[in-house]
Amino acid sequence: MSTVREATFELLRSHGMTRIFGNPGSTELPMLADFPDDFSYVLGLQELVVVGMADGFAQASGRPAHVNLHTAPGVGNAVGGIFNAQANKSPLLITAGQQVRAQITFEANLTNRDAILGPQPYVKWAHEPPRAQDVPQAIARAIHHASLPPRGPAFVSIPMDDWNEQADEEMTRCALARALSARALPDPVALEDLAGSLHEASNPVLIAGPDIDASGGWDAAVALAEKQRLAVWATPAPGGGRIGFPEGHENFQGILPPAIGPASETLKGHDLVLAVGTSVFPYYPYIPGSLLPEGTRLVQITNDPAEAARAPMGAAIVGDVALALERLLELLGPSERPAPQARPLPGEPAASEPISGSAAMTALAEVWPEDGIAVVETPSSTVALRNRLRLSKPGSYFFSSSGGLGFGISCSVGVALAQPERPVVCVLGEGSAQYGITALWSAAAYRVPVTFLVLRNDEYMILKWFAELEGASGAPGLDLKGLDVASVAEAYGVPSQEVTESGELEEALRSAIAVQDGPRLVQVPVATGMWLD
Ligand SMILES: Cc1ncc(C[n+]2csc(CCOP(=O)(O)OP(=O)(O)O)c2C)c(N)n1
Repeated sequence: MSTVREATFELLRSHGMTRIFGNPGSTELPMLADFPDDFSYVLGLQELVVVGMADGFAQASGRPAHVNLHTAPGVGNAVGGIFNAQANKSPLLITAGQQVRAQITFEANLTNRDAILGPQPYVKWAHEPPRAQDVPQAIARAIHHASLPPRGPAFVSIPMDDWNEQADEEMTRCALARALSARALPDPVALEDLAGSLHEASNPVLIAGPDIDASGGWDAAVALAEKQRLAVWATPAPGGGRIGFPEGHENFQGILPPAIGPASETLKGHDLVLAVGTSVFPYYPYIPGSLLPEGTRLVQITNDPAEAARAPMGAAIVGDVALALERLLELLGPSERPAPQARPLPGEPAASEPISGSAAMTALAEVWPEDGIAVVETPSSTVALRNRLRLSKPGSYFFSSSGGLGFGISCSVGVALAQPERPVVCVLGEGSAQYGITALWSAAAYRVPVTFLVLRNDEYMILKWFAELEGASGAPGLDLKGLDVASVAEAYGVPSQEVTESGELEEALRSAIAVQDGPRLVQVPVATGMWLD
């Protein structure tokens, strides 16, 4: 006979989920007691960063990750991270402690009242098992919900007295034996029709989204673009949590503008738009216009029925993105269309003091390591980073698809834990860094070798830019005088330095990236401005 705790750990083991990202409270201690030797616990000092670390780990490993939270206040703190994880389609099992069953009805202290409402609507499934014996089965179900497409977080609230109860042997045995597969090939007829349309189109274009990378469809996307001579744009940056196509490839044209009118303008001259592994489209801000140029057709391929349903225009094919691309490759021969023109290389950034965001990104590009991974939360320099790094390997870019800040530092820790062989560089605005700043402690405590690059412009630059765009002048709260992230990072145990000019920045980054046994932080003051080249 095993206890609910023993049965649950056996189940987690069978899914290869032996790492728990958490922040503990009294309601979680019965679960964590007698912690098995083959499990590890990654402590985050606040729940938003606990979820962010697990999100990075899940995305970079391609496997579900386990988050453990402290009853209602822990779940409350985590909600911003859960919102991000849902947008990132990150498969997370989220468990949270709860009062003992005998004290829930009269709401003793720390009762998570209406526990399943807390993380809604940002989870795929939320549950509090009716009996202690149902806990392992509920956790199994949450793992399956999280892992089935579209992937995302699933939540189980567990009363703290459940862990030492006897498990239901039959239910546990059956739960352990289950395996689910959900890589669904889209409708073969729809794919044949699409192949026919691609063959006949005079100037088709591919819009590459994050699920090309997440689904393992990278090579197929490249092969299809080459075979069919497709010009390729990345889906608009706000929703591009991962890059779906090598940005140094000669077919690659750039990032589609993130607003309706300008995106449609950019697509002029293309008779067929193939949007793969993306929502259509992650627009922000609102600049109205026609959704597509006159006479242009759009076909979306997505693993998410909701993403297909909510697209404002075009046809959609739902199924596994990689399988769809591979099937299109089989159906189509090489095209005789002229190959797309390669876009020009970016010029030297203008010299200034302090340096520009583009100059900082040029310095980073100079020292970029062969297998580097960029985790990005630097709003006014994201486009410059994309343009100058031109990342061209799969699994090399992570960004919060939801726009919620507090993602960068924690995600980079999770990514580096999942990919210990690859150097990880996390590029941050000094404002963005504050939302998840405590993850610096986890990076230092677990000696995770992330290089943090902080661009310090003493302001929320992108909000000033939006204020202009929205005609909203005179808003308060957009200046950040005296915010020294390097000093804060030192206090969390991360060796840090500030540099001022490009040569120094290159040198500091080169040596920080070479460090293997823990994080380093480099801060550089940058000029005010939106850095779009
Ligand atoms: C959780 C959360 N709170 C607030 C915002 C709004 N917001 C978007 S960008 C931004 C400023 C970021 O400042 P910084 O990181 O310094 O970058 P900069 O724009 O100066 O490059 C803010 C506050 C958000 N996206 N998410």
